[in-house]
Amino acid sequence: MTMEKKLSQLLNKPIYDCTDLELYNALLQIVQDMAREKETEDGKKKIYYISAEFLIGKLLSNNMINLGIYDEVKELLAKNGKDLCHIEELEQEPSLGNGGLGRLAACFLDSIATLGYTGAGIGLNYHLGLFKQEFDQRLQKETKNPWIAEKSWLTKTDVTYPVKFKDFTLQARMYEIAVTGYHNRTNKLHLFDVDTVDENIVGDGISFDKNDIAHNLTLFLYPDDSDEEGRKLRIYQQYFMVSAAAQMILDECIAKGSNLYDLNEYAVIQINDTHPTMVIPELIRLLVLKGLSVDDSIEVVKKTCAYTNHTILAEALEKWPVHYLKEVVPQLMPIIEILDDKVRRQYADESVAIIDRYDVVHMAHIDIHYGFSVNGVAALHTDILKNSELNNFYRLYPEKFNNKTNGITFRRWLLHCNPELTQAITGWIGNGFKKDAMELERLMESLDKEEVLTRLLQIKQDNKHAVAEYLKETQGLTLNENSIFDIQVKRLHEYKRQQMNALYVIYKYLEIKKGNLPETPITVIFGAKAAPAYTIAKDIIHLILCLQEIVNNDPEVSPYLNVVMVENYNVTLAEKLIPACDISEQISLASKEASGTGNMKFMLNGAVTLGTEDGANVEIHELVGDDNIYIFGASSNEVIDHYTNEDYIARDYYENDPVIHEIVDFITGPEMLAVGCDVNLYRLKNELVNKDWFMTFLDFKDYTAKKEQAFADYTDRMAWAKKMLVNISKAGYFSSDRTIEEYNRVVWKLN
Ligand code: 26Q
Repeated sequence: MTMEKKLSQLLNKPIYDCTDLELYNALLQIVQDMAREKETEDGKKKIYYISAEFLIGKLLSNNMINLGIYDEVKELLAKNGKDLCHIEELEQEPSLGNGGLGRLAACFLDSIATLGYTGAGIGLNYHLGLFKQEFDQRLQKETKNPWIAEKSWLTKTDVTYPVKFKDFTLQARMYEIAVTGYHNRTNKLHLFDVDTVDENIVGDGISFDKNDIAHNLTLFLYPDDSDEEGRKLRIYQQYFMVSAAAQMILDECIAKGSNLYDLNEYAVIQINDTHPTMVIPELIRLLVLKGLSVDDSIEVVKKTCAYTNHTILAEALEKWPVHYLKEVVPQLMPIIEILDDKVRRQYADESVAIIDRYDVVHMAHIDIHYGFSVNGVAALHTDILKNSELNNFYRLYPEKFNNKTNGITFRRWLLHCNPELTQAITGWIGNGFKKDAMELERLMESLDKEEVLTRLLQIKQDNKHAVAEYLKETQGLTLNENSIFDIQVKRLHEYKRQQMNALYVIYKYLEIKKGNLPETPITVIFGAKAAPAYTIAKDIIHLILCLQEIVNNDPEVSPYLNVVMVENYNVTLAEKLIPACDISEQISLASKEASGTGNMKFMLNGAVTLGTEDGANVEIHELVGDDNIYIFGASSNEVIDHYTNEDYIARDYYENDPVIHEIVDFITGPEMLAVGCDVNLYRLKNELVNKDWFMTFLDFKDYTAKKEQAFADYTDRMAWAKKMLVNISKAGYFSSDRTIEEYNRVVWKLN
């Protein structure tokens, strides 16, 4: 049946007579049916990707692209006076992740299905997701983010598993979302939930009774850096997720013929950071209940579980006090004690113990001792894990350590978000890059073709226009389409150094005031959520919002410089901003950003990176060469030395560098105090001058110099277009298809 027939049959009227909502609901159903037809029998061995977060983004267009019906549907709708973009607007974005780690999980699911592997994601169905960000008086306010509509991609199943906590048992009900592969099979994302969860217990903003577990368990996703109060709830969530996962995995393997001693021939479990670590003791517990000895159970689990580390920030490594675990899941503690005891018998080194002398359980240590693989997410990150952060473990198990440089799915981050560029590339090198991203290298042959370069510039201009329109309509923001779009979008964290970018804005503002005008106008665009309990991060947002007010309303400055902070940055906004970007800000303090994946998305869409030698920037730099990236700042070794020697003194920079002094004083100067809150601004200035743990001033001068260089280079449009083209050509390496193939070859070994 043709798509036209399918749609009008379902809707019982001609397409041109339908509302956008009717069309959305009909397409949802058609796509879901088509996806279901591509579900296939599981192969013997299956990859279970367990993650507390899956930041999947809207699914309608993505699924239509993967199923090969996108163009047909778009044209059909257009023919009937309907715009697919408007229909897409009706879809709520599932808010099931914080940032990089959750988005990575979503890209991986896409690639696993696209490569035809037997695999599934397992996570939680947070009803209100991560909080929604609103700006009120130039401060971040958090509100709930209900995303589950009456008709959605989520399907309820009849499958439930009991999950026992200390004083009560909850039923974990399985929901499913289809994961379509690009011209390939459909896999599943399993999200567990409790039937008793009650959205009505949420009061003002995002407040609710933290003790009412049966009603709150899957209400919210906790922000990274959560306050103490939220922590115990996270243990409930984590155990709920992994206990249901473990039961489901064992059921599936037994059904396929496993005798459980050979579990690793049927299942491989990838543990996405330490959030799902309790799956290890839980599996051991369940295997023992099924009659295996403790030692056999441990050996089986060891061959089945693999761990990915996403951070070296000490405060982000999960450690749970024994008394917490005893309160929530007492049945796991005897197992964790056995695991600790075995480690202590084997290794005298206290630093590799699972339960430390303060009775705190180190979750990552469980993964490393009782998994068969430990991987970092970029070459530099894995080196740092091996040589410093996890060196004590690396010396025990060198064979377990491996690198898997992150990747992104090109279906969403090129085909879907930048159709005009996709079409142009197809015209230049054919369709092959859609399946084999390395074919993008063939664009290098076009470096001297004027028509290619001009077209690239035109596409960028069109994308700027599109996002400007969108932001005008949805957020009331005005963007200068003829300016350089300099974009930093990512979670707000001091190590990512949005504050350094904000200091540059002050620098530039003062320069313009002094009459030093930039050749091309500049728009500095930010998008970032701060964890609700992260005070300084919220102060940085306040700083940026105040700067937006001052800069954009100053008639002397605003023709040359604008500041824009978008509200509630999410996947949907990323898809609009990234294709419009000229300069991609990747300015974390070297050694701190494990990988970054935004950096890859920007590069793929023809932005040039301004960045430190951190995370995957290092690999981007190697690929594009010195001329096609702006690298600045201290190296990771220098930074690590500063920490070791404790010799970075922020105040020395403030006192000895007059430029830094003037800029930092501006934070609490009269212009700022006229629009901002003095408590926040003084606190932030004080933090910068007296602490600055992430060494903003160390790199500031070099940052400013390189940024000025990039702005100057931008004026030579043809030379700039070449840089854009080199970045696009070399982005193939960062396809998550490559990453997943590496996981499979080295870690999962699916048959
Ligand atoms: C932990 C304890 C309590 C509450 C929350 C958390 C928590 C939640 C989320 C800790 C960390 C996260 C998320 C981390 C994350 O997104 N890391 C990023 O992972 C990306 C994918 O590998 C990398 O590219 C980024 O460099 C890394 O920062």
